Amino acid sequence: MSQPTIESILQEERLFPPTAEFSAQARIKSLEEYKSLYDRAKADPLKFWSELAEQELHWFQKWDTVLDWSNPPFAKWFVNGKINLSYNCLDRHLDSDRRNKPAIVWEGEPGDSKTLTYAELHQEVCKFANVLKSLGVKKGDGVGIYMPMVPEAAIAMLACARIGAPHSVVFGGFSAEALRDRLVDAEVKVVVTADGGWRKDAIVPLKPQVDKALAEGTTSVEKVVVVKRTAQDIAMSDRDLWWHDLIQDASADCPAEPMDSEDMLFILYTSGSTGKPKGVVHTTGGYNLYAHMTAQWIFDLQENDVYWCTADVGWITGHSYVVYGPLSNGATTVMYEGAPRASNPGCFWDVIEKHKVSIFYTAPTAIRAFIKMGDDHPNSRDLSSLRLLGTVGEPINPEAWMWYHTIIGKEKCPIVDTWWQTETGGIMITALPGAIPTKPGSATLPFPGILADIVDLDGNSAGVNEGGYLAVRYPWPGMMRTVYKDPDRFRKTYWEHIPPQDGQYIYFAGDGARRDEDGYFWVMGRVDDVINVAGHRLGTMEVESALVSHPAVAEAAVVGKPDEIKGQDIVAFVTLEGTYQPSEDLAKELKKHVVGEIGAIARPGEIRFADALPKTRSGKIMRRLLRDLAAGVEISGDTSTLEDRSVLEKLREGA
Ligand code: 6R9
Repeated sequence: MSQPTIESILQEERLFPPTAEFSAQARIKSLEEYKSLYDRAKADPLKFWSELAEQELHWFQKWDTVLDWSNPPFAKWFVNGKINLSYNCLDRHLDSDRRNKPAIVWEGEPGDSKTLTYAELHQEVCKFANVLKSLGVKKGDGVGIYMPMVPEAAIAMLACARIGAPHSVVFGGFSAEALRDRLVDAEVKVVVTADGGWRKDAIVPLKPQVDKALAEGTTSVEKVVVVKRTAQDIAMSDRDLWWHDLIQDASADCPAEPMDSEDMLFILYTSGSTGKPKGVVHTTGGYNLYAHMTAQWIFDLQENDVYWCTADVGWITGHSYVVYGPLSNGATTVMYEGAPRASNPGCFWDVIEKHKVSIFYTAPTAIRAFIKMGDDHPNSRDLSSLRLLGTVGEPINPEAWMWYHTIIGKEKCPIVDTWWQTETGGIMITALPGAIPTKPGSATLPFPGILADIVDLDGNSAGVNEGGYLAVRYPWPGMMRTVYKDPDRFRKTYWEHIPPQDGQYIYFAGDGARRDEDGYFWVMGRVDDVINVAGHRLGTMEVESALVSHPAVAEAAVVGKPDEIKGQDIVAFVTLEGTYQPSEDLAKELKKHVVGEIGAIARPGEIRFADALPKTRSGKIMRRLLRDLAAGVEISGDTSTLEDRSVLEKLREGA
């Protein structure tokens, strides 16, 4: 390879095949079956996707071309097909027993709960779709959704999809300023919000933030619809309308609008380390198929499953795997308003016990938070309904994986570690749980139809265990179509880091990774998280995993700091398990531990103890802020996605 590669140092040899019972009942039952699917898809991707689109989804009108890739990197899938995502999620389930099956099972943080059957959800969605129409929302008009995790969030999304109004969901934890930027960029006509939501035992005000966002300057927003959730006092102006008033007189008759496959379904903003957030655009037909198939095969959805993905609808995971993927498959999807919190350290396990959750999908950050709270909480709940576990969002440290496997999965549930991005629309690299043996910390193999690879910046494939850039060599139906109003940025960010050769475009994901001798992918984190110590390019994730494997360490984040001799030196920010106290001795011991686990090259120059690490609101550690802290420079770049500002202040004081 012509560029320096990323060196991989994590040694993980354990292999966990699915149990025979699991495989026997699974949709995809063996490694052979996966391989034959994969090979079939690779040999003729268009045939593979079009057969599935025909079998699995309802179309008002069939497409005439499966993929138009004549103007790369701008893809069109199922050209001239007519489809409606809300129809596929609702109407088509109403003629069978699914009519009375729970579609959404919702748990509020204070302990209230509610179930909506498919028939009920259909009715609510139709009513709200008519409400939107009555407010002047037409096909193509943008709708902003700024909500807590309540059923109305999903209802609003599905109502938008029903009438062809692209939604732009903004996570309820974002500030007024971040909200305003997104509403303005997406040219939103109506905002759907709530008075507030419950998070960590307190009310998070939402409507007041909308007011703030709309106070300065003009926007395209004409009306704000408000769900009453927390019932605190809020100001209502002429612009503002209560959801419950509007819904009262709304008709429940609202046929789904036949949408073009390539009509915009939603915009979802994602921020990088530089520049303003990118409006990632997804369209209707391809996204529907991709969310549907990945949810079905990866979560092995069966008629009686109770499926729970803990993500907020403000993230792509909430779009594809709380709402659209499971509902398109006619599954029961659990929505939970609460977050892991010290005041209720058993909250997730209570939800699993109460609703007999069989499939559970969460993030490494949540797993690590629960590890810190102790095993007694999960151990004192009945988790026997679980049959499958999943993780997403970050590389999972083998230590956390083993805890998830033993304490939550009782050593019988497969774990699907799912690698993907807002941009990819759905899961790209993952185990299929009945078929692919897992290794702690590896996302394993690509989904059928996904030509994932590890490459250098010339697009050459890396060798076995050689580090490089995670890339995809062929379009897939769920891929983003563009950056909203900025096609150049789309091209530059994702398709030109690796210059196209002979018209071959390669998708650049921005993650570092390697592939082992079994072809398993090991994602090492974002490329800009890479550290270069004395000419060795190290992924932060592996050093962090070594630290987390020490009993004293709860979480670790590792960054590089400029060093005259080595180029960069490793600084590790560490939070400790309950009973441990920071000390010089412990710092020494941890350094020694890393050397023992990985080797002298990875020895941290500095260990900094912290109460908490700075994270995005979706739970990813923001290493670039730590990098500035470690280097002793002013923090630069966008901090709007930071979950808790005080964490940063504390780290600064401690420095
Ligand atoms: C779905 C989601 C995307 C970035 C991605 C990568 C990291 C996600 C991962 C993972 C290792 C996994 N990531 N899943 N890294 N293993 N299983 O998280 O989307 O918010 O857009 O983030 O998250 O770095 O590039 P998004």
